[in-house]
Amino acid sequence: MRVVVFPFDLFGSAGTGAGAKLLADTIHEILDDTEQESRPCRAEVLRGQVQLKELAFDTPAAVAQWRLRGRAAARQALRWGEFVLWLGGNHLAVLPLLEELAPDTLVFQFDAHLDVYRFHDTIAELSHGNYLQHFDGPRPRLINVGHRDLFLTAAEIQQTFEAVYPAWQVACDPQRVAGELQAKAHAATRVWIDLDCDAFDPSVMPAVAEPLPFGLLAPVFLTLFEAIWNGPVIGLSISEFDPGRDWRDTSLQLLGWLVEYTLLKAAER
Ligand SMILES: [Mn+2]
Repeated sequence: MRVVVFPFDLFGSAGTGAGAKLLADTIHEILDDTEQESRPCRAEVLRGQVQLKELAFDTPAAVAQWRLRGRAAARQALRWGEFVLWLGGNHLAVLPLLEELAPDTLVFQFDAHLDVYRFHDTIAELSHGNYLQHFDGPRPRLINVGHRDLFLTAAEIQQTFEAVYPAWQVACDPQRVAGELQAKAHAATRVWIDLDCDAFDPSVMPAVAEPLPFGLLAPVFLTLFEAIWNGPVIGLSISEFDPGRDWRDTSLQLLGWLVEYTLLKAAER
């Protein structure tokens, strides 16, 4: 498995780079603990199987090349055909990875927002709120899960998203949504899961810059995640985790568990 740590957090949600690094620390801890464990344990499947690549943005040159470096790192990670975990800073940090996915990849994007905003005061340049309109080349197929957007029109949404499952639909009938996601994932050539942490409800994920109420609770997220996992999932990206806003490590614990759970599931396939 390939883990890429890409703590880029410019143009929105400054502080999320620290979140990517903290999740990388969590993975190091999981691997170190496994290494030291002398009794049989489930995590043995991870031994020698996880390669971490950690990028830094601590020089002007590294920042200036962020998108090229991201694409190169994504290309490198994807070429082995192994499961890829991409730990991004803000959601924009996932763009180079999405650009490297084959256009027939179906991306299930868990996000409170539909990142195609063009408000009267939104800058036209690339930002973490509009980057889905800034793909360099063809875009993979996109399905949003869990948004709470109250601004965009259906016509605008359809220009970017093949389907959307807003939080109110999930709340009314999670089993129906899970069934549809499973069918779509199953029919896809390959599947990517993209988690913007603000898809979760702020009560279980306080560590985000733009919390929106009525988000996904952890058990419902797991229901939908499991449904999608029935498809050919090639990777998971996580972004927008800002540990400076966390409360008693609530968000860190949730994400740490999810990361370990995902790595184990991927290793056991
Ligand atoms: Mn978001």
